[in-house]
Amino acid sequence: MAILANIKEAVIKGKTKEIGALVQTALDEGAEPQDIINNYLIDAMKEVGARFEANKIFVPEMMIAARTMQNGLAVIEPLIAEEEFKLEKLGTVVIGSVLGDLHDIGKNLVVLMLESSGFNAIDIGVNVPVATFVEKAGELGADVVGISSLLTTGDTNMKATVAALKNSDLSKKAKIICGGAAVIEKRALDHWGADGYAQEAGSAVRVIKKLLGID
Ligand code: B1M
Repeated sequence: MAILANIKEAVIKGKTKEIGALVQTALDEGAEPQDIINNYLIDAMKEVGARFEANKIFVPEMMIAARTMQNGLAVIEPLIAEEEFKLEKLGTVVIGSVLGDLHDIGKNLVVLMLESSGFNAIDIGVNVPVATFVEKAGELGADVVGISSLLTTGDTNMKATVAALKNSDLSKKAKIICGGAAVIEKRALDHWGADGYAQEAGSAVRVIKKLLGID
């Protein structure tokens, strides 16, 4: 389907206004929502990352590409959310990006994947202070707390957040999962004491189910 390649290109080029119509046309032509997300929107951001690393584009272009991807996702989200109604809630996952980290595209995808898999996923935003993780997780009755990190400089705050959650009353109930491109599994599990680690959105759902003893 030619339109799918146009979707990828539109994200890379930062066509914030055109992306919605392109995604809608692809859906109208029968494209699968998950296929658009996994193989075109995410793929486009990988390309954007590669161009950024190669100094071919800079922060402003990267931000516009990110906004374009979000606009594309916004068209798909209601469709996935509809599916949610057919599923029994499997548990409450409270998730945010660690203190100092403003990246949210990956976290939003994890939320989307969790919601579409039947979880009550509550997004508490980006740059979330350690105390807010503890407060919100308690207030919202979290079964699982998810902490996302895209910056290696976020390690200290990841460690502090896991420690604060472990030292709170929540530790009796809530499991902690760390994830995101900057997180190293061994560090998360062995050094910080998280209960789970996931590298990407798909495995986040699988790991959370395992933590909660759901098949
Ligand atoms: Co920034 N950035 N960025 N950035 N950015 C990265 C992450 C970077 C790798 C680019 C690079 O240098 N190659 C680099 C980090 C290097 C490092 O620490 N190792 C970087 C940097 C340095 C920065 C700034 C410091 C740049 C600057 O200002 N000089 C700055 C920091 C701002 C801050 O957070 N305080 C910055 C800013 C930005 C923008 C604002 C411009 C924008 C973010 C917009 C937004 O999120 N709303 C941005 C972007 C877009 C990127 C790249 C290009 C793309 C990230 C992305 O959205 N990927 C990224 C380079 C790259 O990834 N190649 C880069 C697509 C997304 C679907 O993937 O986020 O990895 P990802 O999410 C995956 C998994 O990680 C996982 O699931 C998702 C889907 O599979 N996952 C979880 C995520 N959270 C999870 C939680 C889980 C489980 C899995 O459980 C709880």
